[in-house]
Amino acid sequence: MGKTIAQKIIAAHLLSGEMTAGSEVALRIDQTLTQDATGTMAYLALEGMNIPRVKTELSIAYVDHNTLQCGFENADDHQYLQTVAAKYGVRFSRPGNGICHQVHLERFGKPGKTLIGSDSHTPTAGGLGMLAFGAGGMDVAAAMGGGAYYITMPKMFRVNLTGALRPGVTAKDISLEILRILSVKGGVGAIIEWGGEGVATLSVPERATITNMGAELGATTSVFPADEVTKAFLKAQGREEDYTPVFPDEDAAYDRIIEINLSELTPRIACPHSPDNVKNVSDLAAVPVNQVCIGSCTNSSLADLLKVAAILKGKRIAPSVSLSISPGSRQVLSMLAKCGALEDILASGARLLECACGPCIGMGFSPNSGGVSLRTFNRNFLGRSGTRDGQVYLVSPETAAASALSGYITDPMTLDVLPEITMPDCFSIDDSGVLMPLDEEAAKSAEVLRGPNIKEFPVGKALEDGFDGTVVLKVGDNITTDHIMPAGAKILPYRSNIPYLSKFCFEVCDPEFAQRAKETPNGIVLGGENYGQGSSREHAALVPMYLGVRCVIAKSFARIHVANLINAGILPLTLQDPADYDLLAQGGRISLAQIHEGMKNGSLTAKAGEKEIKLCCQLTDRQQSILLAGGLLNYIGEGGL
Ligand code: MIC
Ligand code: SF4
Repeated sequence: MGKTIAQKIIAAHLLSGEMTAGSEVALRIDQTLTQDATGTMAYLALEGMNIPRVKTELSIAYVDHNTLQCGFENADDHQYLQTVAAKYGVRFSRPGNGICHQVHLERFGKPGKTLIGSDSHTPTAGGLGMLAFGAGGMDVAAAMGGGAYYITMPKMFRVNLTGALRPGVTAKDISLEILRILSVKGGVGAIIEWGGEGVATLSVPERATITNMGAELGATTSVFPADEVTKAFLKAQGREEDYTPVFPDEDAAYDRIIEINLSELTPRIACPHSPDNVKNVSDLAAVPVNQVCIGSCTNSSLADLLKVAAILKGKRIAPSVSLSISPGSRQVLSMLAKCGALEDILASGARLLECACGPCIGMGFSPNSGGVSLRTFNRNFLGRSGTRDGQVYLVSPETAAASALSGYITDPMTLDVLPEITMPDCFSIDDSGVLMPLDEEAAKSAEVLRGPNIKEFPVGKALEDGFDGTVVLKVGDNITTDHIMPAGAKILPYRSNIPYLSKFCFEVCDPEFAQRAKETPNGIVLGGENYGQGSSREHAALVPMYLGVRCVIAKSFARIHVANLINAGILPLTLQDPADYDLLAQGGRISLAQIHEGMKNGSLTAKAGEKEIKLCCQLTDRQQSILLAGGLLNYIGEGGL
C-alpha cells in the first residue's frame, strides 16, 4: 500500500517503533527552533544535559514573544538566549527580526525534513512540505542534544481541496472552515494532509496559514505537498537548492477524507472565546468594532499585508477603531516600505507595531473593557488578549481591513473592488538579523550571561507507588494552557522565574488556586475533555509541579500538554468512565495505590471515599521510566537520552 506524505517523512526519520497508528515512534529531528518565552527553560534544560554542542543540522533561537522590555527581565532573558545559543552552536534570531514561524518559513524550512519547535505553531512549516511538530522545551532540548523525538503514530486525515477561492475569500477562511467541521479537538491523534487540485491555487504563505491553525484542531501536525509552487517560493527566497518534491503516493490510504470546495467558501469568523466557534462573517455584519489587529504567525506574510495595504489605500479607518499592524518579519516590513505599501497603511491611520507576536500573546494592545477586537490571529481564548471581558474574533486580513474602514464587522466580498496583488519574483534577502554561533574552539571558553531573572529549573520528585491526594481544582472541558499558565505583558517576563510565575497559575479560573495548591500536599487537578489544549508552554506543567500538583485526572488530554506533564513528573490519568467526573468534587480526597503496577497494566483504581474510580494510564515504557525518575531531566541524568 502507498504512503501518505507524513508516513514517507516519518519512515525516512524513523529511529525505532512501529508505524501503526497508536504505537510510539522515535524520530530523528533535522531542525529545531525555540522562541524566547519557552526558550529560556529549553536552554536551561540543555545546559543540564551536559552536551557541549547541539547535534542537529540546524537549530535556531528566535526572540519574538517578549520584546516589550518593561524592566530588566526580558533584556536579561535575551542576553541569556544570545550567549547560550552562541556557545552551544545555535543561531540566534535577534528581537525585531520577526516571528519565529514566519522567519523559519522564509529562510530555513526545507521540504521533506523534520522540525520540532518549543511553540505549538511550529507546524506552520508544513506549508513547505516539512513535517514540523510543536513540543515542550525539554523535548526540544533533548532533540538538540541528539535525542529522538517521540510521538504516538497518528491517524492520517486528508482534506481534499477542489475549485479555487473567490475574491475576498482567503486561506484563513479555509482554516476556520476546517475548525468549524472538526472542532478544537477534532484533530487530536491525527496528521492532516492537504491535497487535491485546489492546492496548486494556494501560495506557500497561504498554505502556512492553514498548517499554522492545524494547532487549533489539536492535530499532531499538518502538511502540504512540496510542488512547483513551493519551488517557486524557495527560488524567490534565493534558496531553490532547498527544494525537494514531496507528494503522497497515489494509493496512499487515509483514515478520514474531508472535502472542501474552495469555490463555495465564504468569509468566516471565529467568535469568542474559541477558534472553533465559527460563523459566516455576513451573519455578524453590523456588529460595531473597537479594535482591529493584523499580524501574528498566522497572517503576517508579505502577501497578507500587501492585500491589507491595497484595501486601506487612499482611505481612513473609522474613528471608533484602533488598528494595529505587526509585520511577520523584517523582510516583510522592509519590502512593504520599499514598494510604498507601508505608506498606504500608515496614511490610513493604522498603528505600526514591531515584527513580533505582540497583541497575539497579550504583549500590549489589549482591547478596551468589553471591547470587540477583530484579529487575524489564531487564538481567541478567554483573557488571552489581556482584557478579561474583551470580545476577540478571529478573521482574515481582508475581513480585518474592511472592518477597520467601516467600523463594523464587514464581509470583504461586499467591497466594490478587491485588490489584485502581484508577488515579487525575488524577496529582499538580509539574514543579518540571524547571528551565527561561535566556532567550537571559541565556544569552549565563552561565558553564558545570566541575569537575576534566570532562576533554576525546577525538578520533580520520583513517583511513589501510592499517595493520598486532594482535588485542588476541578475545571471543565477544553481548558487551555492560557487558563493554566496565563501569558501577557505582566507575566510573560517571568517565564524563566518559576517561583514568581507560580503566583498566577490558573488565575483565570480561580485566583486562589496558587495559594491553595501550595498549602495542599499531593494536589490533584481534575479536568474535562481536551485538557491542556493550545500552546506548548511547558510552564503549564512545570508550575503546577512546583506548586505540588502530582497528578492530573481528565476525560482526555491535548497531545503536547500530556507530554509536558510527563516530562515534569506529573502523572496524567484519564477517567475510564467520563461520567465519574461528576462523582469527584473539588476538595475531595483521592487515594492512589499500586501506581507502578497500574502503569504497567494501563489502568488503576482510585478510591474517593467509598467510591472506586477506574482510571486509564496508557503510558509507554519510556514514559513510565520518566515518571518513575521524577521527570525528563532526572531521567536524562540517569542516562536516558
Ligand atoms: C501561543 O501562541 O500560545 C504561544 C505563546 O506562542 C505558545 C508558546 C508560549 O506560551 O510561549 C505556543 O503556542 O506554544
Ligand atoms: Fe506568537 Fe501568537 Fe504565533 Fe504564538 S500564536 S507564536 S504568540 S504570533
